[in-house]
Amino acid sequence: MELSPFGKEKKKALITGITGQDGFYMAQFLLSKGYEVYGMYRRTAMNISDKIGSLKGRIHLVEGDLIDTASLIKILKDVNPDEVYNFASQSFVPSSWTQPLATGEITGMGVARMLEAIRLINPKIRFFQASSSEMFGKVRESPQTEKTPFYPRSPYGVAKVFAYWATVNYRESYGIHASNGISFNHESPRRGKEFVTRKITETIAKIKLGMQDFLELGNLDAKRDWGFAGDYVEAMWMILQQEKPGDYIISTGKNHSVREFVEEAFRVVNMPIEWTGEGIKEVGMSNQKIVIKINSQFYRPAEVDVLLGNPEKIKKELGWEPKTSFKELVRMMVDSDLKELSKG
Ligand code: GDR
Repeated sequence: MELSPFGKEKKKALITGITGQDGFYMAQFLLSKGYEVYGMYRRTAMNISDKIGSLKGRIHLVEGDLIDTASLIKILKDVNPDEVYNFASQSFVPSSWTQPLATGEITGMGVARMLEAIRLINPKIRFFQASSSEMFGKVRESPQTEKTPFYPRSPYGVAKVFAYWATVNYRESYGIHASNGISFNHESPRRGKEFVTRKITETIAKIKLGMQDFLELGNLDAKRDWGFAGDYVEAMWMILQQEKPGDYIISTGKNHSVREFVEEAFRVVNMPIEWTGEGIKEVGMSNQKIVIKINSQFYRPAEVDVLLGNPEKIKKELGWEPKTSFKELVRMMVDSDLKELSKG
């Protein structure tokens, strides 16, 4: 048995979705805590080596898929982890309208498969489900708390509600230490480029470097409670360290519109924005040039207009608070994209 630097037996954690943003930050965090980390990836995932970056050689990669229960059973048997963090998901909301059933299979049913595998192999394994603020959708109250009823607005949100209740149900039915972290949007330089924050920061870096002329967006007035992914993984870990499992909102308690994110990101590169026109004809100008246009292709069939999480419970019970402000987050992402693209 391997020992941690502190001489204790190393705890083992399995992270599904290791090639995604949260998989990366969680692996880094757990390594710093002396864990032995196993990352599950799908055989068809692209550029695994690029995506795990500096984790290469520091974690174990295991092949598995949330749609294949047999693969989950095998991994749990082989690895016998103390903790499982479930980040694997079809996580891009717009794709859930073009692939609603696949989204249900992976994002919803996949969680039931993992819980069932835990029940069969070792019900002492602690389980963290990456639940989402998208479950609140057309919000019933503001800010949202652990008691706010769900009203999902996309096939993705619907699948996440199933996964949330499967997690609660396995806890109540079998006494499994299974918890939900209901994370609001969390971003970083490792955020996928299809999500609005990274799309904005990468395109602005390109505009600044003369590689692109303008940025095309959909609904500028949607509001999100944006935090830093690096802060959020610590909250997720803290949830699994408690004696009793539970469900927690992970958020900053402040929200901003997509428009404000754009304005702040352009401010970082000294290109203040002025808006003219309305609706689909609205444009953002900087130094008399059009740098932002609206493209209806980026509107959604049903929108989640405003999300705002109340993180009081996690603050009170676990002492967790986000460390990174909205402005710091925007700057971190723009600076990182500028640096990356300047390398050529
Ligand atoms: P979201 O994240 O759907 O909230 O889910 P996303 O960044 O995709 O959208 C946020 C808001 O921005 C508006 N928007 C655009 N979005 C994208 N992607 N591209 C655009 O061009 C654009 N223009 C405006 C959207 O309409 C939306 O209102 C994220 C995901 O990570 C989920 O997996 C996770 O569960 C939740 O956050 C919490």
